[in-house]
Amino acid sequence: MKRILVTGGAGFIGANFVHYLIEHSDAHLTVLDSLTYAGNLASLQGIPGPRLTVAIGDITDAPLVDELVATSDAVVHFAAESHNDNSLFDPRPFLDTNVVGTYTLLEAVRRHETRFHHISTDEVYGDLELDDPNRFTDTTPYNPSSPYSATKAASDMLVRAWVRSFGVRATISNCSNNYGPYQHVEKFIPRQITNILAGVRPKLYGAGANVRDWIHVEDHSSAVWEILNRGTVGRTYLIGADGEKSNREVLQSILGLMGQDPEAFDTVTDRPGHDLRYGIDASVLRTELGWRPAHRDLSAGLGQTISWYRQNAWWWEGAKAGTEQRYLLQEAAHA
Ligand code: NAD
Ligand code: TDX
Repeated sequence: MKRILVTGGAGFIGANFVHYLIEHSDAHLTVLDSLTYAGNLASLQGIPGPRLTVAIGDITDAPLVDELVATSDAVVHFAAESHNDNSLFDPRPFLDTNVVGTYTLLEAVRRHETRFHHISTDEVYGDLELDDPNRFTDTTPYNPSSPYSATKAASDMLVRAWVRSFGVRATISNCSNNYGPYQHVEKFIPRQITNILAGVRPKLYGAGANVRDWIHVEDHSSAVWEILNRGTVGRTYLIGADGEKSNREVLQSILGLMGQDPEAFDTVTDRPGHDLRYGIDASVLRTELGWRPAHRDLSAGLGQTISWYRQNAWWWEGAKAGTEQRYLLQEAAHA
């Protein structure tokens, strides 16, 4: 695979994937990104010019998508509206990008017979009880809770239909919660780190008992690269690194690592419809493709992430005030 089109490559996971492939492949990468509030070209700084082309445009723009797919050997599709809280406030962009955008890409890869990898989320499976001994597998029924996860579930279904009906050579991966550098300050971990750095108390939704299954973004990248190269077309792979922790535990680790009192946070109104627990069984990926996560210690990974936000305030400071303003507006709308 010499030429790879990365949609959403200026976002958190897409940009990390681009950095990963620069180091671990000799592919030429083309990023297609419309630079929404979540896209930031600064996340691609330092990448050697000859290895990267950036196309600023929308994945719903069929002629543009067709032109870029025509000159690519594979497409890795990260572009999405990705934040649950925003989807509760204004769902429409989620339908346009996540559903119509994925459809637009599928039609182009169908025409050009291009290998396609679709990036999705564990949220399509709904949530688990805290004491459920089972975790999500590729046979767990879809049961999405939020407008965001419903549109991701819809996009997964489109990919499956295009594989079966039109023979598109696609794989899907459903990954758990990512953390690491270049994550937007609206998301839980960077929001709390940057709040503490700015002297503001972190905000925990409800009692903080909700559990997320954390994976370092670099491990997500290595898994996707394995699937793209060695995965079976038509299959769905679940990606996770056995990182289940309650939000309260994660927040208290962050406070501890940043030298703060572990009780120095505010509890705020809970997210409507808030999923209780996600948990991924990634044994297929481990046994079939031999994949292993490199980051197995969440506390060490959080420490590195805190250092990154400390050292790269230039990257996130510009988005912080507007993000917190949006949270205030959302809280008022839900009150
Ligand atoms: P992000 O919000 O940080 O980045 C999304 C990127 O897509 C941005 O650069 C944005 O500008 C771009 N984009 C949005 N709409 C577009 C459009 N219409 N046309 C072109 N570009 C557009 O998201 P992320 O956290 O990096 O997530 C990337 C993918 O991974 C998403 O598909 C998401 O569902 C999935 N995912 C995320 C997580 C997580 O923990 N963040 C976990 C599992 C799966
Ligand atoms: O300020 C906060 N306080 C808080 O307690 C925020 C922003 C979040 N939370 C809670 C809500 C969740 O239980 O933290 C948890 C994580 O929240 P998010 O970072 O918003 O992630 P989540 O809703 O779990 O979804 C993420 O993982 C799956 C990504 O945003 C999705 O794109 C991905 O599909």
